Amino acid sequence: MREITIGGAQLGAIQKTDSRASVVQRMLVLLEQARQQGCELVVFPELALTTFFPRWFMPDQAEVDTWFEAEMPSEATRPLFDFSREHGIAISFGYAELTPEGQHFNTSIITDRQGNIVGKYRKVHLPGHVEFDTARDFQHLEKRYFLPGDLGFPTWESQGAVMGMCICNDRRWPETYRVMGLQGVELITLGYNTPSINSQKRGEGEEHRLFHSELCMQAGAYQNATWVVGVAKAGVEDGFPLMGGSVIVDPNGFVVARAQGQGDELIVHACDMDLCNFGKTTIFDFARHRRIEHYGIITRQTGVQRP
Ligand code: CDT
Repeated sequence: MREITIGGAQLGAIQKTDSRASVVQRMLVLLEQARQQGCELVVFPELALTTFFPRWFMPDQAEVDTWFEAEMPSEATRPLFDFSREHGIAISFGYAELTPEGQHFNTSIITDRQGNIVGKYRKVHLPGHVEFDTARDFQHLEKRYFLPGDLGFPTWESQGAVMGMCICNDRRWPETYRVMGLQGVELITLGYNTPSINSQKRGEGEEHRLFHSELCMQAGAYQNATWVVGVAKAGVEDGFPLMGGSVIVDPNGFVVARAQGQGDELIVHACDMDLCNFGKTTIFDFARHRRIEHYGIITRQTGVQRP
């Protein structure tokens, strides 16, 4: 048995005016709950430190940059790393990263149980658009504010397990899971900010969106025999609703923990990494069963070409 007790630390709404320091205080409250419940790893959402700012059109790059972190840890986030070190709890969270070269990424980091950053991932599948779109009920400007991630889908050995990360929209793409599956991933952590309604399709509401979210994570977990921990930023941010639905999914694709509300909420499960072994050595033993001679089109071609 290789058990890691994992906390999914869902965050409720963060308003535009909320400071980083106030969000970090909320994260520390969740970390303390996680400590009391024996967690060894706590996963927070995408862009955990701020409101989901890509819903706002900002022509001024100086204003855009105020949502980004030029260093990690920073003065504001150091208490999280101190907590990690003091209590032996690894943490993972997403933030907007501004590199020394001036590049902007939607990034996630994971630490070991001593608060050292051991993994970094930059979001590959950026949804949305670049310019203000009058046809939408609200904006989703990730393609304007971020570059596509340049690190691929790396994995790391940590806490005796192979871990990887992805971010929000990445969870909808089977390639995300398979690229990590091919590296033997046993735990994928991911955070998301998913609007409860579709800005381009009135009538597509929260139930529909929660279904798609779980469908993807359950399929990714099962088809790659890996744990998946998906954590939402939820609630109504400055009038715009984000769905909750944080889940921990086991390597058979079953949801073993699920958040009930749309506020700050911790879900916990003792995740045995050895539960991955059966799937990885039988139906999803990639070395024996994959037929890569038929998969070339996946990397040769991006869009659809009809016969
Ligand atoms: N943050 C993020 O990636 N959200 C997307 C919304 C898609 S609609 C433009 C998601 O896939 O949940």
